Amino acid sequence: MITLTINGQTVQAPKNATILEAARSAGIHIPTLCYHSELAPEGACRLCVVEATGARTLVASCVYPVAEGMVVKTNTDKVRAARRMVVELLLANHPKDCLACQKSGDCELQNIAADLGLRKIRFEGGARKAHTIDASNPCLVRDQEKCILCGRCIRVCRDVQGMSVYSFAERGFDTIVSTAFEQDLGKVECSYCGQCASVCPTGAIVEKDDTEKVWSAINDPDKIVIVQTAPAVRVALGEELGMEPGSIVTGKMVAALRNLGFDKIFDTNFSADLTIMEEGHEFLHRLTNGGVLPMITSCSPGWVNMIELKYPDLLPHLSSAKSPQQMFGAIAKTYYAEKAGIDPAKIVSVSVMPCTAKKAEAARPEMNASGYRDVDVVITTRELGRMIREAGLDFKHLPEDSYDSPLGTGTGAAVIFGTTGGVMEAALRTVADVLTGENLQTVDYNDVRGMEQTREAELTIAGNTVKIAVVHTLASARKILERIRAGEADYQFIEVMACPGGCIGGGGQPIPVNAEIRRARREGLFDCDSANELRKSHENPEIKELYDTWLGKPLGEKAHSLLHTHYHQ
Ligand code: HC1
Repeated sequence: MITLTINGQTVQAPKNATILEAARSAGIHIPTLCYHSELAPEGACRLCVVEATGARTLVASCVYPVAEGMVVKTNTDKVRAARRMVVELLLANHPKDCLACQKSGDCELQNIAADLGLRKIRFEGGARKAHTIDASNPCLVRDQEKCILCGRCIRVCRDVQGMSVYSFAERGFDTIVSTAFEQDLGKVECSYCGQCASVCPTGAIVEKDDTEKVWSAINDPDKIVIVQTAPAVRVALGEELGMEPGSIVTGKMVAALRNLGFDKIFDTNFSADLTIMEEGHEFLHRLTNGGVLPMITSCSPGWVNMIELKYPDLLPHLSSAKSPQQMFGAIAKTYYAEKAGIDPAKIVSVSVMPCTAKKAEAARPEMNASGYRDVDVVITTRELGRMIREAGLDFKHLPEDSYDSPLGTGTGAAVIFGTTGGVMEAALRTVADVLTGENLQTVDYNDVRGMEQTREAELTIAGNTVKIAVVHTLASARKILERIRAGEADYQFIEVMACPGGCIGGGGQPIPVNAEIRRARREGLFDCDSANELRKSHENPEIKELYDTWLGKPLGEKAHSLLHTHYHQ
């Protein structure tokens, strides 16, 4: 360990730590913009400069290493002046529409300007960069005038997601974050995962806001507006509304949705159980009939987009099962409409998702198995938070409410879909019972739990050895796909989720997100699982009734036409 002094305080830090890491570990705050705890530091914005012995000038603390006996000062006049200069220069070239900006309240630049007490921008009136807003992407909107060139979007897209949609282009004052050939974001090979929006410190990249569509459906007396809520929303929505990360707010969320005016409130967990029935049986069918293996899960739309774009030759490995969001939509406008005696043409099916890519998934032309758009509008956790705030609901004090039936019951297996490994674990719980013909006591598959980006295990189920892998982030997914292509991956079943940690870290989840916040959300989901009396998808009584009374058997004709899909080459 290294011993140094920061602002007169003795601090110990590992040998290769940066000054910023040492300061943060000691509770000393240094403001940052380009720095992000989960991305490689770049030292680009210079906001984190400090004075350090041994350095001739101010140094960027996010990249400058600690040294034995170093004396660091983070708030001298020189440091404060430099920091203010950085922010004033950024603001001089930044739109001043903060009051109307989608990111208002969550904008790191706005917060830093407030923290520094900036009251005047000395360089106002100089040259400004002019760009048009790019709304061509189905899930994301870019406003380059709000870009502060921190490069976080470049790093997350390249290093975490392996997609490299963005890079710096031009020079000096003309520098921009650009896509290939400066094309619109709707024209490039984007997975729509939204991780760029999640790390963007300003309003330069935000999710496409669809809340007005929801309000107008709710206020249309001719429409019946139903809503489904994804597994990972219930452990993150609270953060949007002032609660601790990982708070389980299922009941309050249902109460809020009812208060907003939705006619029926259902749970995507119901259709996650349905997905397990279909996907689990598809896996067993492939395993016993010489089908294409490894079979890979297909519920994460950012992942599906990526494999379609970059590895179309491997599409036969994808399960044909639709995602729970889309299964829900197809069942809602057929089975539910019939059961409730509602004209499906009057139903507006809304989903609340932690994911920006779900917007594009719902808009796929083939997602109309019900004869209508299966899902009409998708909003993210952040958008629902905005609707609740706009409606003035006192979220923390709302009494708990319950989902409606018959699409409102989900098992513990379904709720863990929201975290990496959860879909695999849920599938194993059902596959093991089907293979053995028993009601096995083994429910927790600890081998597939964890946060490593690629995990693998060999499991013995009913005398069969099944080799599985669990992968999250698209960069890690690409590595395993390369191994499959090279014939070096002898797995039978792989789960892939596009976002870090799975849907708990989805691109539409509350900001900020980091490893600690994801851990809290994940624990919330496992708490939901263990508190549920029903832990296995095939035990869901609403699912049993659906098959018994209407759908027939898993992979049957009706199930196939409503619940399975195909992919785009
Ligand atoms: Fe997900 Fe899924 S788990 S993809 O992460 O399979 O978005 O939460 O809703 O559809 O159930 C997201 C979450 C979600 C689907 C389910």
